Amino acid sequence: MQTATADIGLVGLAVMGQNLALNIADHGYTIAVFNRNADKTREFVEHCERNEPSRANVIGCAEMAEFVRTIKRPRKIVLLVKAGEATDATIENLLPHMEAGDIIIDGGNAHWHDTTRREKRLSGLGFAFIGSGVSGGETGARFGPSLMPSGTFEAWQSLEPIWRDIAAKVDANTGKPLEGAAPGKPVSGGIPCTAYIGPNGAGHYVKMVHNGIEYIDMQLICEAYWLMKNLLGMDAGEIGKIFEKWNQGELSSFLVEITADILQQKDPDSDGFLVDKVLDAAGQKGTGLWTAANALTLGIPANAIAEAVFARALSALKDERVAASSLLKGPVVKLEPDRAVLIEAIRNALYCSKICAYAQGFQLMAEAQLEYGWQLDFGTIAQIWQGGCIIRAGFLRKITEAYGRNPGLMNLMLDPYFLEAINQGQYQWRQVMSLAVINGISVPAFGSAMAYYDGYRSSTLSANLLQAQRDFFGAHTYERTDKPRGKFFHLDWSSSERNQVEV
Ligand code: NBP
Repeated sequence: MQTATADIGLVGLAVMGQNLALNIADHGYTIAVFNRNADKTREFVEHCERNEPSRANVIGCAEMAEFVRTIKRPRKIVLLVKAGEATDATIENLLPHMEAGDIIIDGGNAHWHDTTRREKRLSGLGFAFIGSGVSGGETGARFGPSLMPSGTFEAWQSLEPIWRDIAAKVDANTGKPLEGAAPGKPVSGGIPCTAYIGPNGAGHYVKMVHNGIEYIDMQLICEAYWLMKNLLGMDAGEIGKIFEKWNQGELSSFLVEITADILQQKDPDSDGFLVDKVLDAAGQKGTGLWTAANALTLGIPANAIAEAVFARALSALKDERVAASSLLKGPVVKLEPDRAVLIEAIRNALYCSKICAYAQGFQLMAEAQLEYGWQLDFGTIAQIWQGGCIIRAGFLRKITEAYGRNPGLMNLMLDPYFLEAINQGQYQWRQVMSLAVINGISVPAFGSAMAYYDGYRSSTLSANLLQAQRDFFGAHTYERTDKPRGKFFHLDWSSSERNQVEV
């Protein structure tokens, strides 16, 4: 019989599970691994024996009971299976073999509602449950992801040493990710990109918002590319070089870096650049949609994040767009711009829009913590996104600094650094928007971010008329600007007297 020698166990040996298991093994922990289809476990162990320096730390188990027995108590068992039913099925299969105090850690992309439900059920049975957002794809999982765990604090304390070891690390002085990890040689030192987020589903919630921000970050970059292509007639390689330059400044980020690389990639099949041959119909897996839907539920104007989801949906209507393109007319681009000036204006438009998008993500989390009873530390959240994850960027350090200056910051745009950045960039942002509209170029995320900015900075909006309309047809009442807030009035719109009453 297998004795309990493993420090931790992991179920689910697809891309993420294999890489996270190797990351854990590289940090000197013995890890038991299990997969529903036992062939995958065998193949993974064979791969480790042939290729991996940390092979001695990986124990493959063909049976679930044997797998659980192999792990030291209190057991820590990481799930990296397909989110949804597979996660529930795996938990049910594990439970008969587990003992009180054991901890299940779900690293999949669970909906945070599911995490809250699972945590409640398992804690009622005497087990602990941690939902941990994992960001960074397979490379992150292998060499350092950003990890967003939540559950009981006691369970977190038990997991913390491993999670801090395997997380991405950033330089304490610069906030830049520490690179250079290789199989068997993890980076040492630096600040780990993980921290306790809060109880129940808080970690997966924060991961969800991260993904929503990822959607808008990507969309904004695509729009900047699209403007350079269509307003300036630049080819992909030239635009790639611009992104390379931008990556040296305040836009420095993983997404800008890979964009520069992607745009300069030549087509392996024919002449020209690969990106020009990639079909313009975007897919999505749902976390952006979850973020937008939650923003609608909470009544938070995360319109740019939602716009990024809609932009993918619009792109996916490829056949319809092709048919419409010969019927629905628009202007012909007519421009003789100063190229350098317009490129700089597009950079400013991108930066200002990005600030608005992040402001929306943080505003959403601020509302969520009130609604769901969490206490989120926004400076720390921005810090654990500085390394490992897809939205990692120098910009996030500015957000950590902003919340350091003012933990109760109402909106990121009100922090002096971001306020100044938008003040400086907004004239050019508006010029770019005007050119896009006049020339018929679709830049929905830039426009949506600007609508948010202009709406948020307006002490008065057109909603006075809207409230009157609502009162007219639905007697929904209105407040008056010349009376204290909380006093509601109704006008009898249908009568000839049109009397107003306080209700
Ligand atoms: P997948 O999401 O493709 O899931 C495949 C794994 O789930 C396999 O191990 C499979 O076992 C297992 N599984 C399935 Br499917 N149904 C099962 C069931 N009913 N019972 C037990 N196991 C079941 O793998 P992935 O792309 O590695 O992602 C793993 C998790 O990490 C997902 O939740 C994903 O959303 C999340 N995530 C992924 C990324 C990424 O970049 N891919 C990033 C961050 C988070 P089998 O081999 O027996 O079919």
